[in-house]
Amino acid sequence: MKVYLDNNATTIVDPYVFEEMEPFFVQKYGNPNSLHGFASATHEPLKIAMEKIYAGINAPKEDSVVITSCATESNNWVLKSVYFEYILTGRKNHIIISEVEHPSVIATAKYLETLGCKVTYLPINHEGIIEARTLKDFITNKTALVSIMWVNNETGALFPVREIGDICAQKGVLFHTDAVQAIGKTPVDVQSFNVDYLTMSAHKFHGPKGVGALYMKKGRELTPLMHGGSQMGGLRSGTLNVAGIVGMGKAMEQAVDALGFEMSDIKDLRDRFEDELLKIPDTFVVTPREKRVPNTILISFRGIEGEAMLWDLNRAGIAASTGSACASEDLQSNPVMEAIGAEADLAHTAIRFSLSRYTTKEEIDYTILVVLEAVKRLRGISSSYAYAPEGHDSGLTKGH
Ligand code: C6P
Repeated sequence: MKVYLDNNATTIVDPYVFEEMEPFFVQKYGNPNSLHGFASATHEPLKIAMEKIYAGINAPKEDSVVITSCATESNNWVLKSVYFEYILTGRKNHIIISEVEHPSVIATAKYLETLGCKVTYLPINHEGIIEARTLKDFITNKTALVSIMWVNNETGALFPVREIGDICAQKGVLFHTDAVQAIGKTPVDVQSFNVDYLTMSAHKFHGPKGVGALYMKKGRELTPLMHGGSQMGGLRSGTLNVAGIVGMGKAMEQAVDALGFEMSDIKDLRDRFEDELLKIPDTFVVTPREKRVPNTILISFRGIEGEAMLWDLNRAGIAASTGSACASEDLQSNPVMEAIGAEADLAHTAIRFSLSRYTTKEEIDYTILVVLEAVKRLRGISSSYAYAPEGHDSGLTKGH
């Protein structure tokens, strides 16, 4: 059996999404900016797709949703343009992010530090969550931007974006949220909270890879990162990825339709899976379930290196991860585990299982059996587990 439980890394393209994209490769392949029928054949589908993306996050018409190539581009755009507009000009000198943002935010912030920008890395608490009240202490009159993700990609933890948005609005600071892991897993409505910029990526909600978006509130339009032609109102130049945009629109529509199912049925499946995993002695989960999106589990099996567990799972046809796919080759311990101050031997044992609306009960039953076997085998040969102190308290949510 093949089981895909790495949906926070990427998702299968929904067959209806694929079907809608297909004509734009070999039939309607015109450049939308050209002046002929091949071009105009793309106009209505593009308009419909953009309407679906706006509707999916409840963005009003006067705000901008600009299509990019991925969330990494959207995140780079916000931080670098804020640097150009506010910091390079000397008006401000400071941005605030969390210490567990995706590398596309952290690496950009670190780069901006080399250019003289001051960066505060907000800590997470023992549950892997940012506490909004801590933000107040760090905002100064030189702070240009707060960039905090809506949902953490490693743990699935929901961050308090409403409170953070309110604090930023009160203090007159721009607020960006990376909502890549939120779309399709929790309601995202840009009109119901204070947000200036919001990042999305289609391949995280059963759309195609290579297409993302950046939402910008009216009046907050950023200077372009990509200069060139007049596409996207001149905000993001480059020939439009027609098939990608059509796919993203359909995927957004499907994600919104399936949200209820995700928040009930997939949550139940995830919870049952987690209950079974936590029956294994010396297993730990960082963030409590009610503070997480419905599809994610980051779990540690004491004494078992994450990579060793992945090896056993992969041999049995199961795809999971030790955390963010971008960092999977460096064999570092999981950054969230490090940030919560987990003991060194636990920090290397984290495994991320991320479900989707395509995950079935049979797949989860099979995975439970494979994990039980893997734990038995790997702990049997683990020197660190043999010497683990009996009943040692890790401070995390614990199995029996
Ligand atoms: N996270 C993961 O395994 P792109 O690939 O640029 O569309 O998405 C980047 C990105 C940005 N923000 C968050 C919160 C993300 O989770 C990701 C992608 C994957 O967790 C791959 S590293």
